Amino acid sequence: MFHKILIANRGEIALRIIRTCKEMGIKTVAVYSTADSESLHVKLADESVCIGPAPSLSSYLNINAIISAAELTDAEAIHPGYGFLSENPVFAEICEKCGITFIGPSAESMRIMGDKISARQAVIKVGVPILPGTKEGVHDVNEAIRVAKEIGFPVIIKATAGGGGRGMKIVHSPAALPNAFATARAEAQSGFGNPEVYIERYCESPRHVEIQILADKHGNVVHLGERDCSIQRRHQKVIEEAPSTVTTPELRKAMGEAAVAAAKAVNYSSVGTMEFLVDKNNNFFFMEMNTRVQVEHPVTEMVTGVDVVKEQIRSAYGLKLRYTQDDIKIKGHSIECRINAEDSVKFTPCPGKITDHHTPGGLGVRVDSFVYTNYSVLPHYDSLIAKLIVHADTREEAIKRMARALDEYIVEGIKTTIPFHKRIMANKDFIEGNIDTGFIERLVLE
Ligand code: MV4
Repeated sequence: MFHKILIANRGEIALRIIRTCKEMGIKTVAVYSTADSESLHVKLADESVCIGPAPSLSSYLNINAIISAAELTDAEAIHPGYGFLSENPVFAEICEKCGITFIGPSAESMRIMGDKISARQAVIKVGVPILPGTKEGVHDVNEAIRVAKEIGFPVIIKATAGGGGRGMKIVHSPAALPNAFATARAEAQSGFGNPEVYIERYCESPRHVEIQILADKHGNVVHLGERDCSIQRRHQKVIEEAPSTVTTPELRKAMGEAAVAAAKAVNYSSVGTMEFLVDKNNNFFFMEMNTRVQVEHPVTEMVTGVDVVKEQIRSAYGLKLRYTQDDIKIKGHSIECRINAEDSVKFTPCPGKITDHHTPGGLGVRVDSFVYTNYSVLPHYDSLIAKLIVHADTREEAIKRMARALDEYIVEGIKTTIPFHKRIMANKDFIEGNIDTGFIERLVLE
């Protein structure tokens, strides 16, 4: 196994990775910006290296500084976490050229899945269902109108280089197309450096259901069931759970098999997630693949007992998967609430000093965080300060456990989204499992 891993990230995910490394007997190197010198990931790692000033471009996205830190400390591998450099194929290539293992998929798999058109083309070949849409980029407005009429309105315009919902345009009529098409291309250019867009049928009020997969470098792939991430606000997930209230064992098997086939289609190794939309009739459609460990991976760990980060490190080292599909059993129900340093009504960031802090505990409660009393939440980075995760035998009990844990949680000095989560746990539609991607918008309007 690796002797030493450098973690090219910060915050709760850096701690999450350090914890698994410790359990595996692997030494850890933290990297940090000057603003993060008091951060827990720096204190908990065996070694640490300052890689630059606070702005991410100068530190957590600074490839030269990170590679130098790995060379200086003799780290054999780099774990990128999520965000920052985690889905950057150029970074993966540079690591490999320097003789450092990138803990993630190959640059090639990342490139195919990073381009939404090539991802669609790759998965269609192996029979994975997708929404009707264009097989190539759409380059002029007349072509856009022609294909949209063929697909049928409403349609959605998406950036080929996009993802995560940014820069999408929903179009209800041919008259609205020219404007939406031009705006989508301009936004794709400014947001992703590539103006190319494609067009798909728009699916109304879907569920966002994703399948976690594990893949080794020997062609073996298993899935760990689904997560329902329908509770989102402006494409930021707020609450995730496993299993989904819409999945039957049959649907899970079909989606799981589709996810495994899609992974095999791009020779995928490492952990990853296939994102699907599920419509009102329980039809599912592949949307995109996330080629990294995700924020919400703990709910899958809670219901399967599999340490996703441990399997990711083992896979990167070249070990064979130690699970077959039959070994994977879904037990009970898990919910995660993302606790952000934000105003819980306006959702504006709220950095500042935490003057008092107490985390909940007890049976079936997990807190993945990095903050403590007197820690100052920084304005330079995203506002996630903690993930509160519960596990229980049933969904009903998991909701009650989450409500109880939220009541115990004390964060003084800054505003957080804890009050918003308390509202959701008491919401009738949430309790009954009547959720889709429009849930929060309806709740905020109430
Ligand atoms: C869609 C869709 C409906 N129809 N595609 C958002 C995240 C990205 N991975 C894909 N997303 C969507 N793609 C088709 N063809 C709905 C979403 C979607 C969404 C759209 C508008 C507002 C909120 C949303 C939340 C989740 C998913």
